[in-house]
Amino acid sequence: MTPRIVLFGPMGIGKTTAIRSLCGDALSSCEVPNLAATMEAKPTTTVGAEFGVVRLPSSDEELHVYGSPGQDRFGFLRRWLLGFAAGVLVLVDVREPDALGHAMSIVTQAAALDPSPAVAVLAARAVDRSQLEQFSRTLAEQAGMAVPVLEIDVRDRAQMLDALELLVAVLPD
Ligand SMILES: Nc1nc2c(ncn2[C@@H]2O[C@H](COP(=O)(O)OP(=O)(O)O)[C@@H](O)[C@H]2O)c(=O)[nH]1
Ligand SMILES: [Mg+2]
Repeated sequence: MTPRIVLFGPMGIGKTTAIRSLCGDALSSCEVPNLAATMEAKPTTTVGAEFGVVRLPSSDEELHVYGSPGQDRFGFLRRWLLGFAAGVLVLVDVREPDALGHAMSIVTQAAALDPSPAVAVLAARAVDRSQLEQFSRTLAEQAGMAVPVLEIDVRDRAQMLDALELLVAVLPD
């Protein structure tokens, strides 16, 4: 079966952008006008799950990539997506105080599943090295296991492909 990779993260972090970087226009999008635009300065937001197909250049392996909706009321959809994920990318802005909470929430839910999907965290906004290292350390301590944290620009296709390659390398059998 084609491995399914699911992107999580708060609204506006760049999940849709990441899938667009990977899949271009070959993406089933669920963008609608953002009615919470006063809270989050974004003209559109995602309802439902986005989906795209990616072929990894190194191995020619095909992946199915899903973007989860970030809004609170879509918790049921996020749990469903997590339930069938082989691998998970959690996008966070490490400078935000709730970044650790976001990452830990997904790491904990993933660890409770059998088999557990592989999880990597993407630091999706520029952050200084010491803050990134501090974040990685605290995450590993709280999770009780090593969780890869990569700083990448999700707008850059090559960087997104690198992140997927890393994740695929640690997928459960
Ligand atoms: N300044 C800045 N903007 C970014 C960066 N990465 C993504 N973005 C922008 O942040 C927005 C993210 O929106 P979107 O992908 O719809 O977020 P989603 O709600 O997670 O799907 C887009 O306008 C991106 O161009 C970054 O590293 N720096
Ligand atoms: Mg989106």
